[in-house]
Parts: sequence; structure tokens; C-alpha cells
Amino acid sequence: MIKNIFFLIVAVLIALPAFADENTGTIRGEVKIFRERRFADVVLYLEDVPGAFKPPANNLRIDQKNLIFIPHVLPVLVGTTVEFANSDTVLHNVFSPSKPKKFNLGTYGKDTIKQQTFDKAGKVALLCNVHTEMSAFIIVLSNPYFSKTGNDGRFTINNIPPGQYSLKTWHEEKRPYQEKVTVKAGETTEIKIQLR
Ligand SMILES: [Cu+2]
Repeated sequence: MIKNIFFLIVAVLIALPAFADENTGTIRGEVKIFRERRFADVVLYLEDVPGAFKPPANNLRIDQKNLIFIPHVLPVLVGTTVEFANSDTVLHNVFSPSKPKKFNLGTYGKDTIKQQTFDKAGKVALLCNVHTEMSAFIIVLSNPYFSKTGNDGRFTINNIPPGQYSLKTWHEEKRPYQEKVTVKAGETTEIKIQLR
């Protein structure tokens, strides 16, 4: 009996994404960067998707470990709160001079967590005034249809309402790229991009 219930739950969980996809579409693809071997940390996002979007109930987190912000790039929806942890034994000071969110969390040590809400879209550069080599970026976006590449350059944006959108890229060094993309219900649109 318990075994049957277990299999039923597993079956429902497997079927769920299929149901969710029925009325929405997916954009999947690959980003390559000219003359690079690592294709990580490219943010892909859709512009002008109508609707009101709630930020995630749970905070996201950026850690500071071995004098590095992890992750180096974090795309978030407008209104998202990000926690800044310090896993190092040295003090860090997180601040940003960027227009969408100027802030300074002060200098703090191990196992202290401070937080900041990002309420305006745009690029927020993170710095540490103890370690000038430390840097990271929070890309604040106006809708939840975004993704970030892994080292292999692959990305997926799920559950997109059908329509025509501009798919845009952000990368800390490369010029932005954009392309018109048509999203159809129940279908996956494949995209290949090369950044220069
Ligand atoms: Cu630091």
C-alpha cells in the first residue's frame, strides 16, 4: 500500500512538468564566447513580458569564501532580497556604487549574514572595500524569465507565456546581444548565440 502511494507520488511528480508546459513554452540554447573556453555567467533574459511578478518567498544568497563572491553573477527578479554571508575568517565589506541600488553593509566577520533588497531593475556591481580584487554582479530583472549559463554555455528558460519577445544577454565584459524569439505553447525554441 505504502509502496503504491510512493509510486503514485513519483508518477505525479514526473507528470507535473508536462502539465505545466502545456500552456507555456521553453527557450533552450547555448552561448559561446569568441576566443574563450569558459562560457559561464552569461545572463539571458526576456524583455517586456507583461504581468506582475512576485519576488521569491525565500531569500537568495551570495557567500564570500576564499576572498571570492559565490556566485560571481546572480540574476534576480525585482524585489528579491539577497543575503550576504561571510564564510571567511577575515572581515569583508560588501558595498555597491551602482545606480539601481547604492548600499554599504559595513565590515563584518565570519558567520554574520546581512541582507539587501533589490527593488530597481539594472546592473548592481558588488565590491568589497577590504579586498579590492573582489567583485560580483547582481542583475536585477523585471520578470522571472531569465537564466544563467553554466561553464558549457547551456541555458534554459521555462514556463514562458506564448508570445514574441526580445531575448537579451548580459555579460560583464562582452557586448550585449539581442534577438527576437517566438515562444509557442508546449514547444521548445532552440537558440544559438555567439558573443564577441
Ligand atoms: Cu573582502
